[in-house]
Amino acid sequence: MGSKLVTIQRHIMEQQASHPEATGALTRLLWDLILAIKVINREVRQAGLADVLGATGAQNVSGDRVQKLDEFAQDRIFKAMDHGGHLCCMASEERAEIIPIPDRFPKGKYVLLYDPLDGSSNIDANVTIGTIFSIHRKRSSGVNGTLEDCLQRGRDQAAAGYVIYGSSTMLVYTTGQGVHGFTLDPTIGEFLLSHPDIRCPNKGKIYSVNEGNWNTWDPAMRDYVTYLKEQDPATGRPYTTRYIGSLVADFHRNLLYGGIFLYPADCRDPKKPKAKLRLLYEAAPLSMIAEQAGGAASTGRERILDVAPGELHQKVPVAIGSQADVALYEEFVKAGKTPDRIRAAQAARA
Ligand code: P6P
Repeated sequence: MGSKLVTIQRHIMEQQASHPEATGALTRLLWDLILAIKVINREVRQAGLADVLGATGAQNVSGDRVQKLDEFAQDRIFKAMDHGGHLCCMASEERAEIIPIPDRFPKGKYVLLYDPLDGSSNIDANVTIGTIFSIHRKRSSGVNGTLEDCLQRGRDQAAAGYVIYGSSTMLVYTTGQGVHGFTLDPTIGEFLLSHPDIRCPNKGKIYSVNEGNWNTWDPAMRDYVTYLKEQDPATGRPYTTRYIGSLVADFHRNLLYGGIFLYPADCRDPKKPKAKLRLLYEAAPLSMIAEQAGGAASTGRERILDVAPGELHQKVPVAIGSQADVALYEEFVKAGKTPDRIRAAQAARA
């Protein structure tokens, strides 16, 4: 007989129990979000059949071609979250400005930032995609949320999580008490605890990066990837490369198996490095998950959770996953090349 069935709703309630001061608002907020996720999951699973494929022709604030499922997911989350009375405002990859709570609805003390459907360029090829969310506490005075409430450091998040629409649909979340994964049982429509207390292996054997960007990398990144392809002293074998091109899928694999995912900035103009991944609703929530699971997340020069956001759709370079792998990458960035200690070890082995 398998272990007891724990639904995500029950798990969230149990997490709340360890916070006597909790009012239950965060719990109810997460429950509302889970409902939206179930509806998005149904649509994603039927995408090939429901003629929802293909793009709307519009572009989002980051210039990505907007897919119909993106808009559907955006709409589902907004409509599920706008009236519960737990939020003071929202922000989404799909909207240029912060999203106010309609006047007719009560306001709450939390902020929801989200990427409704990440990896959407993969939708038509039926490749795994995901939803990412970040929850902050309201900081500003007054009832309505402001941009200030959205522009908070990742280390101050109240909760973070993602959904991966893969071979099964999983929801992984943290409220700062570890990382827990739930798999959707479509026969009963419930997310059941399948991965309690996820721990990211301290060191992995997988690196995940788009090597097509080689010519945009700085020397440190090139030296680092070259090093990973050589004999790994710890195992005598080079790293394996895996790249799905869907952030949630690449992150989730490394979280469970160990390894590092990298999306460094385009450094062809060293004075104006250009990052791709968004801080508030991609890098920061995944970084909270990574650290809560014993992993790490860095821009290469600083902890992602310490980055002070300056604008809603700010982008950051990302190196995230196993703690030892991220630390080694930071050593390469700090040295601007292969660190001398590694050069010396390579020379000794030659
Ligand atoms: P590239 C998807 O569009 C996305 O935002 C992330 O999900 C993914 O990690 C990244 O872009 C892939 O970017 O340049 O390798 O196609």
